[in-house]
Amino acid sequence: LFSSVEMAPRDPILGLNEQYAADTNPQKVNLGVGVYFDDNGKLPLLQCVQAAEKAMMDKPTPRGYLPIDGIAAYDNAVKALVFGADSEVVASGRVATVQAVGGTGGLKIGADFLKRLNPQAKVLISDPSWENHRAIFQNAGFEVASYRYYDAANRAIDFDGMIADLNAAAAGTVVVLHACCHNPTGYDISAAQWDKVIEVVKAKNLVAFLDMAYQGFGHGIAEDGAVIGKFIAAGLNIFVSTSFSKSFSLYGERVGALSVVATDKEEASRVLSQLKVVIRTNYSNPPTHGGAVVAAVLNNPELRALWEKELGEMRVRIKEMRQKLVDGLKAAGVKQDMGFITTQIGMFSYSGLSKDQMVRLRSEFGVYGTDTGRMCVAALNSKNIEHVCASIAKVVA
Ligand code: PLP
Ligand code: TYF
Repeated sequence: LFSSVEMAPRDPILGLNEQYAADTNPQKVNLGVGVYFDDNGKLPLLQCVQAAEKAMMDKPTPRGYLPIDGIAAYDNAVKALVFGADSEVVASGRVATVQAVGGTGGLKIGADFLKRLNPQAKVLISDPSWENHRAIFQNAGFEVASYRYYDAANRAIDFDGMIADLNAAAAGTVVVLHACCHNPTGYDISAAQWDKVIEVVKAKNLVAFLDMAYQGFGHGIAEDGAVIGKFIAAGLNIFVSTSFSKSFSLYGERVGALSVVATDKEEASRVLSQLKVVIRTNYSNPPTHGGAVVAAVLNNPELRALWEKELGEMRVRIKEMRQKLVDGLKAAGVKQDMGFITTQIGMFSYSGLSKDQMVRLRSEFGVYGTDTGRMCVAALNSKNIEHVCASIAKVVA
């Protein structure tokens, strides 16, 4: 039965984790996968999560099946977070939100629904993008191409190229956009540039699919979420996937969501019914724990304030590490100006290092980033930064 099964390529990012785990270098540093670690190099378990879990333990509940679209209090909390507590779209009932198995699950539900809705559509992702964007939409049956985004020569965004590519797309094309903290480059477009993107999406009848995997890691929860409001103000029907993996440090609980903004309440209820078909035929209904924790935090003013404080601390620490990286590289003798690292935002830095240099970083110094030169600055800390700076200085010399 399986004699003709070919070996599938491993995920380039998750594969690095295995290589890192097997490395015996005592100074090894994992800047590969996008995970936030605290200054002690530990994966945080947020206080707000612990408090919510303690309350749940004190009053244990049985674990029946959840509704297909998940915990209602969770879906409502996601709506308030993504669109604003007083937003017209939520109040009028024209948003369909479903709990999803991580942000990945949100993307997958959206992709499957879009394929049923418009099987001929093409999908555009940024060049470069999170590799799973391509894989998810291809596996849903779409042809996936890319729009220009990163300008390596100038260490900037090729915004003219991006707009030209969106302008050239056929009506109905699904455009996957990183709502904030672009993965992998760390370069976000400005508010004014978002306005231009929205203008083209509207004029060309494109379908915007906003991937919000890092809300709160850029400039703040509301600041990072503002882009969603711009699409709403333009009167567009949009898709938004949400991930709490990073913002709640709940990676393994797989907590996410998909929200679809319809034209009115009646349309939203038909959309919701179709999202439920997709979910039912994939995994029936979502798991309970992660969604219950996030709902408990978001719906309790005290815990919510604690979450915002803890998320703010993660955001600030990453920014400090960016500055320490720039300073440390200079002190280690790197001649070129690395100041661009502090203009990048979110968990990643596209370092501009070549594949050969990234391979040397790994094999000679135990410093793991992706072959594309991406480094997770959220994994730097006061103990490993010196080694990272010294190692980079040696490979760029
Ligand atoms: N989208 C982007 C851009 C990501 O970087 C990630 C990272 O994990 C995801 C989606 C998926 O998030 P999750 O782990 O919640 O599935
Ligand atoms: O880009 C990253 O590192 C994160 C984590 O298949 C990740 O988004 C990477 C690969 C993958 C799933 C999650």
